[in-house]
Amino acid sequence: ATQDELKSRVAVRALDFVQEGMRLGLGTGTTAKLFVAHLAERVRGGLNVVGVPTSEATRAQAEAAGIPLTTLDDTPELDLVVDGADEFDPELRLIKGGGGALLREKIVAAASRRMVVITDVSKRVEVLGRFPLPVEVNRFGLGATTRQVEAAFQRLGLAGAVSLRLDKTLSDPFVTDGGHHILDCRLGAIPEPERLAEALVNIPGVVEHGLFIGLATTVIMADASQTYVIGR
Ligand code: DER
Repeated sequence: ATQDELKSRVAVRALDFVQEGMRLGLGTGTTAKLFVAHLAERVRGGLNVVGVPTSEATRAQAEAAGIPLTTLDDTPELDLVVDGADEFDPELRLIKGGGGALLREKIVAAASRRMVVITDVSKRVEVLGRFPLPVEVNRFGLGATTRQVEAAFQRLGLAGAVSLRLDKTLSDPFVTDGGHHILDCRLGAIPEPERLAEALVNIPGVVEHGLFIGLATTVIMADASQTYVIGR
């Protein structure tokens, strides 16, 4: 099975969690993009839902596809968010942010009663950290904040090669929807993600990080032969 077939399979399976009248968070990334496309087909078929996009890219896709949109200001409580992940562990802790949308994704996930993650077996790990951890930082004082982040890794006994994410032209730093930069931190393994999450959010200049702990309620994962639903 190709990657696209796996992604499409989990995207369609996630529709089983969508009910009439739901207030939805719409995720970001290549897998979430397929979910939004399949959701739009159901909307065209008469399904009534409203969506809060987790990125400008998802907003543009959802608008063009005719999914009614709202904002967290107007709709502060969501029933369900469907989103991708770069990595997940047996306790459904995630690393997200590969697509650069982690700030709005985490805000939307925290506002949602349930978070269904659509992913595939290649992202399953026993210990988080194989995927470089994205850390979203304010552009002001970027160098100082980077030093603080590296010091936090050292204090926690973590290896930590930090690199500033560049945009597609590879000449300028990537800028998020929120106007911030992203540090990609190659840690290898994060045995105590809660401790690292706590350390990172206490660094002035760190806006958010890609550790999603206690947010995912369900992971839908596919391999070549079947689709698994993990969690409730
Ligand atoms: O950037 C993100 O958080 C994306 O959701 C990412 O985690 C998954 O993107 P993918 O579906 O393209 O692998």
